[in-house]
Amino acid sequence: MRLLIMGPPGAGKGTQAVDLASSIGGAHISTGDMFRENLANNTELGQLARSYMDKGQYVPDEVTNGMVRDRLAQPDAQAFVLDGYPRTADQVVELDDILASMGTKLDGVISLVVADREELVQRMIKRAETSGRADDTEEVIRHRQDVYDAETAALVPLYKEHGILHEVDGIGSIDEVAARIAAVVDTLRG
Ligand code: B4P
Repeated sequence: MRLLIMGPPGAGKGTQAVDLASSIGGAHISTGDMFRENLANNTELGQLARSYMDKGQYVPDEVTNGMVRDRLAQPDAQAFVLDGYPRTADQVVELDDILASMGTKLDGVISLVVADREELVQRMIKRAETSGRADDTEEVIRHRQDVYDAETAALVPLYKEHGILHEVDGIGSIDEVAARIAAVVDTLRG
């Protein structure tokens, strides 16, 4: 199974994607995690990504697209949950192209819906207490919400047009949200 998990920062993408990937026996591919790993290893890619991430901006498409293309070519990516990608219109086109070149397509897109921006901001402020992430300051968190609204929110309905969008209420405990996602995955399994 090949799935996307989408939603605004703080909706619970990364939180839910880990268990979702193991439930489908696929790879958890998080572009945010990949950038942070490169940062930790002080790679050229990590240095470049840091200058954008620290300000809450998106890393340029050509960098992100190349990284995802390479990752999806790995043998363990036959089944996957993509978390945090695509985030721009260009990334949507690129992902379609990557999957077409592999002779495959997405089975489903899970959109975590949390309409209350303050709920999202408060979740991330709470995470900031322990995350050590430079982009988890209140100012950057609020900017990331603006960037999501401007660049990513409008992409979600595109998947509705393809009939593969599944909206999941992201309000409630982590376990409650996980149970709703599991119910969607059951319907996809048929
Ligand atoms: P990400 O790492 O993807 O950051 P995120 O949006 O904060 O999502 P994350 O998965 O970490 O958080 P979650 O909602 O699960 O990206 C970071 C940066 O990398 C971006 O700003 C950008 O610069 C760059 N980047 C990444 N992908 C890119 C791309 N495709 N193109 C360009 N740039 C890209 O969790 C947040 C918090 O909420 C956690 O503390 C969690 O415990 C809590 N939480 C989750 N579910 C909850 C619930 N139900 N109730 C209460 N709290 C909950």
